[in-house]
Amino acid sequence: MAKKILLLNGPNLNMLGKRDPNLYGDITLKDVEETCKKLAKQNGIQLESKQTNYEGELVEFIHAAKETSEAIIINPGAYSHTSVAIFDALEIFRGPIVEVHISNIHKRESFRHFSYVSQRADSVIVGCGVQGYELALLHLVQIFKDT
Ligand code: CA2
Repeated sequence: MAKKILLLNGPNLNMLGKRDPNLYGDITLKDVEETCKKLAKQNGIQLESKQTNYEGELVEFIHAAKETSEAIIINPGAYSHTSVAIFDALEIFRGPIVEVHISNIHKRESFRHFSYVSQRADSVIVGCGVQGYELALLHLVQIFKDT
């Protein structure tokens, strides 16, 4: 059975490629999801992608992943810096979690320097642009090969 990875994106990431290209680039979230799905398929992995602007919905997607997915790639957007609820939901999930930030959050405003999600994530990729999602996926592919 192919392993399954859930790719989760939080608030405002549906605007990728549509606004602020200097900060977040000009590639849309749909492009990112399609690229990651292709890359996953090439590596014998099934990738499911979801985006929501709502904190509670992110929590519910993470709960559901407990039954459906072996690993999570998550860009929680601004909730990274504020959400104990998302941290708690991720604590319940047993598999590897990779947190991705398109921008280098450490080079930005100080309120972005702390991430609740990083307190649970096994790996964190920041500042690599949207390529960070592919790097996260390849990292999980390697983890699956090694275990
Ligand atoms: O760098 C990242 O990936 C962030 O998670 C993006 C969040 C921000 O609040 C985090 O601090 C860092 C914001 C996502 C906003 O996405 C947009 C994309 C295009 C245009 C406007 C917003």
